[in-house]
Amino acid sequence: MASSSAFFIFILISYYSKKSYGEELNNKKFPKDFMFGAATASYQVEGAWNEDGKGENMWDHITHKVPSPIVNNDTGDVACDSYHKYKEDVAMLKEMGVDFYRFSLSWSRILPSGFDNEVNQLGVEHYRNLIKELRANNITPVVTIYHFDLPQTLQDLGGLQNDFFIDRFVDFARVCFREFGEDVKYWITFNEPWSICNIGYGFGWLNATAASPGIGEYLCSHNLLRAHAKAWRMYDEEFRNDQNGLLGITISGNWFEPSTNSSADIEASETLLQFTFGFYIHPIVHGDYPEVMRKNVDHRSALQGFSQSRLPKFTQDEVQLIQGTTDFLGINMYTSSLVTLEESDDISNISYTADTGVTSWQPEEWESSGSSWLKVYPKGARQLLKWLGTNYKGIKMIITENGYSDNDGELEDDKRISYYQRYLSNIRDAMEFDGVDLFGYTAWSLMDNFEWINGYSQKFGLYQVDFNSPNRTRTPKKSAKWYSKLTRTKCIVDDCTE
Ligand code: PNW
Repeated sequence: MASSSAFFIFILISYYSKKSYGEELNNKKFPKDFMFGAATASYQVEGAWNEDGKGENMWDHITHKVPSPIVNNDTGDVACDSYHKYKEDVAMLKEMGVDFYRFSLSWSRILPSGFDNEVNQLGVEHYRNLIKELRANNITPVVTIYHFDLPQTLQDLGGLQNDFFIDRFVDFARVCFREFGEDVKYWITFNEPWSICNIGYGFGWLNATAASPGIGEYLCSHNLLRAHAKAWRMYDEEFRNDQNGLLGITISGNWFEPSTNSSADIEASETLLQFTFGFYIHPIVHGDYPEVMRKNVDHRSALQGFSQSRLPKFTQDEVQLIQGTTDFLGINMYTSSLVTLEESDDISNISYTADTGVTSWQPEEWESSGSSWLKVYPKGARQLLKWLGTNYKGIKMIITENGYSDNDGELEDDKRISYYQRYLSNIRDAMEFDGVDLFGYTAWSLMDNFEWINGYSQKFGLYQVDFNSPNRTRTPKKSAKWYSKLTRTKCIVDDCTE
């Protein structure tokens, strides 16, 4: 009797451990050398916004506006206070057993004027200390050079819409390689070009600049791509021999699922993927924008009476400059949308969305999170990786962000664990069945933090942060304990086969 009920319980546990929300989970271990990490970004966690010589950046500027455009008038003035508590952060990473920590450098902390006329030694020292602490704990630093926090001085000059930005970025990157390159072997030039350019300059709300739909996205991206390429070439010429690091870029977007099996909807999916991911990775691999972007934007620009396409053209020299400038591809992925074709003859609408000729939406019935844009659709992870792997063969890929938000930061965060399990299961499937060459995965985020215009109302952390306490007390959530098991066993269910 006793043994048969024990057997029953065993069956029950193994049944549930292989499923989450009714979805079968992949029970193969991740490869031995597969790296697991956690991520943050400077403005979202550091605080110390005006300490030790740091200059003002655009998020300091936006969050101090009256009235404030940020939920609850929140600011990153203190945030998680990681500038002072970085050793605690590293202890948390160590506790979870991660292989690497992805963080970003605050440009205006290192170059207070935005330009390289003055290097702030205290700022440099802060990152040196963080990197030293990581290495002492055997955690590899993965460093993002630009994660949304442009010095306000540069924003005042037009930010990424002004092509002076290109060489200013290269100057900043050179300082970063020189100061930290001996200890940093994984670099990411830009986090999420699509968000920087589309949300930032197309919609105009992330940066609080004037919106310039149908123009700003393309200007910004054109400059960003040339800045990325120039920084990569500079690293190649000035640092690679001595430092031997890898330099990549992190792109982002939804998986766009055809809403029906019709060839029109399949075309809609392909078009929007090109306009989102191809926009950046196509030039970096092939030297130029995807054909469908060239065709659509040229066509609509001409109909609208522009003598030049709103999508700028690379010169022959620039094609040479850009082609082949990445050592790996970072991918941030959270969610998916359904798509259908909706080409419009209405030429009065000058916008990126009208240029795509595609409409996208997320069905009400998809599982929600604490962020309106983030619906849980695990299958999309596999589809997206497969699409990227097929279109850009031979590029090593790493997931640089994936995660789930809620609004209260609760410690018993079973929904977050389930999200991670189901997404990772699809990621494992993509590696096993679709030949996707993935070498790492990064959870967003190490801890609850300043979620841009949503302030502290949306929480992605594996660790909870008490923003009401001056200590910014950190407490591991259930998901942090789950993640520690994952980093140690490389297995997303209770028990794995090899
Ligand atoms: C990423 N959207 O940004 C960023 O890299 C992180 O800084 C951020 O905290 C994380 O995702 C979670 O939101 C996003 O508009 C920016 O859909 C914009 C969107 C999504 C993610």
